[in-house]
Amino acid sequence: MFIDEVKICVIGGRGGHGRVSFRNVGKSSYKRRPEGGDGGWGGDVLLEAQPRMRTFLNLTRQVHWKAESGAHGGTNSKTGKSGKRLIISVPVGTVIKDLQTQEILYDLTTAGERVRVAGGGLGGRGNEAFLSNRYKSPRISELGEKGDQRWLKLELKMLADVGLIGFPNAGKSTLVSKMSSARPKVGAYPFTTLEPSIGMVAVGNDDFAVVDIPGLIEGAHEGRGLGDRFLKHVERCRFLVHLVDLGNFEGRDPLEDYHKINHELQSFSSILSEKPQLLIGNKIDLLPEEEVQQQVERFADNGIEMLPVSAATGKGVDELIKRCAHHLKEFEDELFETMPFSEEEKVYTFEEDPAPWKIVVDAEGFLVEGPQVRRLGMLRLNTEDGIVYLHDRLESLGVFDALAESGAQAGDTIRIGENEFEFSEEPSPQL
Ligand SMILES: Nc1nc2c(ncn2[C@@H]2O[C@H](COP(=O)(O)OP(=O)(O)OP(=O)(O)O)[C@@H](O)[C@H]2O)c(=O)[nH]1
Ligand SMILES: [Mg+2]
Repeated sequence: MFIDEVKICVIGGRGGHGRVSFRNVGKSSYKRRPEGGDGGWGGDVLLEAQPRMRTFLNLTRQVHWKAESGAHGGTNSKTGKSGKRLIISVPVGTVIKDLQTQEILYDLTTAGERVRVAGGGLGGRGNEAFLSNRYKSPRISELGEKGDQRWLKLELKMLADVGLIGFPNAGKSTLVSKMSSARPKVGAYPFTTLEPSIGMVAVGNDDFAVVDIPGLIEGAHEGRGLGDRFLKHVERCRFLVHLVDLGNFEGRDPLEDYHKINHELQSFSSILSEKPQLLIGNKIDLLPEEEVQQQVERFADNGIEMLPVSAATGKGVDELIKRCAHHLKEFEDELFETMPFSEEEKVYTFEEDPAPWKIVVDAEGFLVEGPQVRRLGMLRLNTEDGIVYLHDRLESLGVFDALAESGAQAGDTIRIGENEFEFSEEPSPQL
């Protein structure tokens, strides 16, 4: 089975809660020092591009992927352990989209490249962090923040394994339809195929992708017949199956054709000239056995191995598939050993709103959000101290005034993070 698209939900780990704890100072039990530790951070969720992976099969067994939560803060100023991050392996060539907006968030193109798709929540601060002149024995702490939750659509931009190249009419499309379940258009005339198309070939439990490329012509490397575009495509294949037409009796010579196409590859780029190739002599059903043998020998005399097949009858196609699978394994190991691993961890972040905080009015009431109020959304409101602290902070940021200006009335619901409270119009203390 070939899966080129999958939907997943990624969830960062929740931060650990901050702790409220006190220690007696000296002998007297009147003096107490806050000593509650902070919670640990929640783990992030990352996607990592793995060169050995070809499909999203490993992602189909579950939909929700959640990183570990942070541990709660301890007594004696102990910070909780951070949650482990969750690294999800995906194939190189994975395009990450926002499921709802379909917006492309990131494109994983290099092996080893990682991208953070959901951040873990902040650890809540313990009461030690709130010690100040105003709060000498604070019963104030924060809950761990929830991690980001995000629905993603992953798409595999196919980097085909095997690219089929050759002159127009050599039988590439016919061969693809013999090798795979793909059914590209076949025509008894050149330039039947106008766009590259992909077929998946199943070999036992493995599969590989073969791409049917429109026919190349002389001057392709300079853009003749859109050749440069197609050659760019060929550059991304792991190896090439080169087709020559043995059944062409219109004065064409297969050996010459072979050199001409290779000349185009060489003129285009060193990537292409170094790409491993397997040569196929196609349409052997059109000539007698001895002539096929003669052609094989002629190529062999020039130091070129040629595998005779008939895309039409299927003769030699199984052998071809076997060879492709074998070479891919061989090249894969090589690729894996030599492929430079990206050390750099790229972190995708959504565009941050420049406002330190702002008020959003929605159907449920008033939402206050932004980096400056982020931690207020984590504040535990189960103590008098906590409520006073929240009030002080909102007051000094000017949030109450702004709420009133946005039309908030007494009794309206105000949300900050996971906290909810009612707006009250009691006048703020004036100095
Ligand atoms: N007799 C015979 N005809 C073949 C064989 N393979 C392909 N053909 C015929 O050759 C013609 C061209 O085949 P295509 O598969 O369209 O060739 P192509 O290389 O994809 O051509 P372009 O898309 O134009 O580059 C068609 O008429 C096919 O039926 C074969 O093995 N034997
Ligand atoms: Mg074709």
